[in-house]
Amino acid sequence: MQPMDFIRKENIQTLEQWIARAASPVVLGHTHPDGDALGATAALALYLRGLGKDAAVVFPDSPADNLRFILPAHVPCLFQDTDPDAAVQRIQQADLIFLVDANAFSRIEGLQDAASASSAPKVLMDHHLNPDLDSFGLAFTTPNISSASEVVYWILKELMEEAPSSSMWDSLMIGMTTDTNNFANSVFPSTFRMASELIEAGVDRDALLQQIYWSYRENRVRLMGYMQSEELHVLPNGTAYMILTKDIQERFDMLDGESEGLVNVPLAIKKVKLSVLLKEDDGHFRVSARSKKGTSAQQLARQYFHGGGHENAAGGKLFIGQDIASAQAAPAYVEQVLKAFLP
Ligand SMILES: [Mn+2]
Repeated sequence: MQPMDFIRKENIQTLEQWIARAASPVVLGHTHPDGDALGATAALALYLRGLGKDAAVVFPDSPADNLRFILPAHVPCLFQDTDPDAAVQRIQQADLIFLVDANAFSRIEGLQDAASASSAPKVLMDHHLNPDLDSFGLAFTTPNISSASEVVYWILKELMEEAPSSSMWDSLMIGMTTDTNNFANSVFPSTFRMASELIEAGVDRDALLQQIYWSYRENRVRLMGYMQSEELHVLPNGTAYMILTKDIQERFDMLDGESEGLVNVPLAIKKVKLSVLLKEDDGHFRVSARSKKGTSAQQLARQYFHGGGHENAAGGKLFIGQDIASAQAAPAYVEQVLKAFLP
């Protein structure tokens, strides 16, 4: 099979040379790492370690507890929130830098300066719009693909002669599955090809689904129910929003990651074209937006929430004391924004 369009042969050759020369590459992923960021970075690090490289994964912050299983125990992983000096030093020591599942170093926030300042060759592997190509010597990126995990999969297929270890394939299957919301969005013909090949290679998809979707605590299911019955606001213009305040998070003893997927739920309503979830954090709300085809969640995130992302799945922030006077002002602000966005 021909390599995918965004994988140029000469770029693969350059990548091979850079990898051959590197001794301690580092793979960077974005803040609040999701399944795709974790799966894609883990697989790439596993590949590099398989070549005998001292590869490590570095993130600005730790993953949610329910996603930690995606990072294999034998891959060194550093998180700036728990180990700031070591995380920065590891980047400074790197002789090859990968950024995966993010379109710019700004997405790694506190690690941005260390990565940008490094003279090591830099490689981007991503699927977001508007990649910051100037910051990378090599870029493998296209928005016409399911996930960064799929990007990494097709690149690894070019790089490898032998079938790789199954934990690498597991990581990529998890990343692709979570980023497509289990084949509900951003699915391309190549995505099904990847899935077929991985299942043929022995990936146990049922076992992975069990770990991803059927391993939550009871609290999480009750929280989802409460939010849908008590906190869901559907506006006449076909938009919906929910605000997950600190008070609610405490009441359900919510852990990081347990509101994953909640923002998608209102899209089940026929007339809802755009769904927004605000989750209160220190000094700001984390904003997630999801839309149906024809409505741009990305535009909403960019225009009103200092963010961006994909056309139908985007995110941003709403700063308390800056965008709004107090946390209590959030509902009125969101309603006003949603009415202005879809008059
Ligand atoms: Mn992704």
